[in-house]
Amino acid sequence: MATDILDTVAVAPRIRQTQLLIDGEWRDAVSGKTFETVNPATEEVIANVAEGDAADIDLAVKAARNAFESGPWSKMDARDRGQLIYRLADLVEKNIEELAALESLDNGKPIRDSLAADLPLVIDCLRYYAGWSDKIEGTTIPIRGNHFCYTRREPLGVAGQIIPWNFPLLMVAWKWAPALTAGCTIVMKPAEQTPLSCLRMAELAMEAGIPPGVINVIPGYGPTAGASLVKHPDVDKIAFTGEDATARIIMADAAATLKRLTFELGGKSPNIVFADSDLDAAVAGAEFGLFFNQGQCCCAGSRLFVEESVHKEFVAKLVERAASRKLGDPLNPETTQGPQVDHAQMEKILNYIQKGNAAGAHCVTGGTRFGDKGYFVEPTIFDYVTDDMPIATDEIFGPVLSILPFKSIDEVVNRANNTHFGLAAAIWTSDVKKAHHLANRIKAGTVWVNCYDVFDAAAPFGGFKQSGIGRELGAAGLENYTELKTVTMSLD
Ligand code: TXE
Repeated sequence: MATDILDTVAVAPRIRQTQLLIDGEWRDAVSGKTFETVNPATEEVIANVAEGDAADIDLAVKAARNAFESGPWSKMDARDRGQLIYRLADLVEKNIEELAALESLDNGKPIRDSLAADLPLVIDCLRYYAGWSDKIEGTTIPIRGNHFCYTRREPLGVAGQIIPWNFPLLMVAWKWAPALTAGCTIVMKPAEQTPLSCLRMAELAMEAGIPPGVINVIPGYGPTAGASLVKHPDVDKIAFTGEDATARIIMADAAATLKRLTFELGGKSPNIVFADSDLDAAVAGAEFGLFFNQGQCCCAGSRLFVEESVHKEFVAKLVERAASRKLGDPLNPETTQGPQVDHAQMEKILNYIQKGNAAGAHCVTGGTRFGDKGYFVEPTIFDYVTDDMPIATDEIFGPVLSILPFKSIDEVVNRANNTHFGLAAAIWTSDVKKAHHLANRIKAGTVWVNCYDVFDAAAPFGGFKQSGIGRELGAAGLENYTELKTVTMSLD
């Protein structure tokens, strides 16, 4: 499927939807305002999209509340709810080429990645959770006395969902699928940089038969639409993926209504290569772990620890691979690296490259903007980075890799853990004991051994420390959308 299209697609898709979705209807914003969404490869405007703010959020929350309390969603048999989610997955699959092209157009990611990674993961996530819908069970509990005690897992209510731009459609799937399965209704605010694929997916959700008001989509900006959603008294929960600084604002804004919060935030993930690893596999894993998606991954392996005895050989191989990446039009199937999502992100990255140079790290490849049109940054590698340099401590969120040589296991564990982040880590070694030893000691929500970025809808994902609160995916991801109720009945 994915390879067929790689030979043919290079055509920008038609933009079908640019309005807000509230209660099953497509509408302009109450204010009548719109904002531009831009093609990051050409810097040209793709479309003007309705810009929601507090008034639209209020209408959307009312629709979601109504659909939750009295609409068919809450009364539907769980298995029937699951069928509608399966139907949405089928429609996404049917429209995979259009959705992948839309994603590449609005975000800048290479079409080969949208087709081979983003879209298949979206479909898988929907199907995985659809299968859960009639399996959300409680327990019976043997308490003292002549009582019958049991628990029910009930849907939490109206979920506010705020997502970023790095995996626009995949973030929709990670947020919608468990919420719908649990029986919640949704108000989603997609990122202002990438609203288009979410709106198209919402159209498909209507086509699948998901009732009006169950999914509402309000594109707009963070401090207006996003903050209104967080502060709204009739929203039960906020699920957010984005920057840790934004999560702090959301936490403060949510305090007045004590909303449930789940956060999936940033990282500075250590990727640790031992001399006893399959070096070529580790080189490929280091390249993929950082440069995939233009480095715009929360779990990017941006601190590459390499054991000193293989350091020189490793760096030479890695530089060769990085330098051979093909930058260009994301809709060209040959392209392996697209532009950064917007001008601000490109500037942020170039600024960090300057900081790396100023701090005395060795830039061994890249280091500049690529071309003068579009937000492209060359794949960049700094060697001999030390732990205190800004390029080793801060999330850059771009194609900039820091290499840090190390000598011993204890040393590398301590240095890997010396960060306020804790999202992911990887270990490359052929020694199983060493792998388990490190997997236990590294403080991160996900540890990959001899692989990187292996995602599955069934495997929980989320952060230790300031990389997040709660987990997405798997059974753990469902719990975020339920309340646990205990019922105790006297049998006397
Ligand atoms: O993130 P924001 P930005 C990191 C990455 C990147 C940096 C900035 O380091 O360089 O964050 O990116 C909405 N109330 N990540 O500015 O602002 C916003 O509209 C409610 C890591 O894009 O966190 C968007 O929908 N919502 C990350 C969403 O939050 C608000 C992915 C994310 O935007 C809001 C993206 C507010 N006050 C960036 N302010 C990851 N973990 O994968 C903004 N938003």
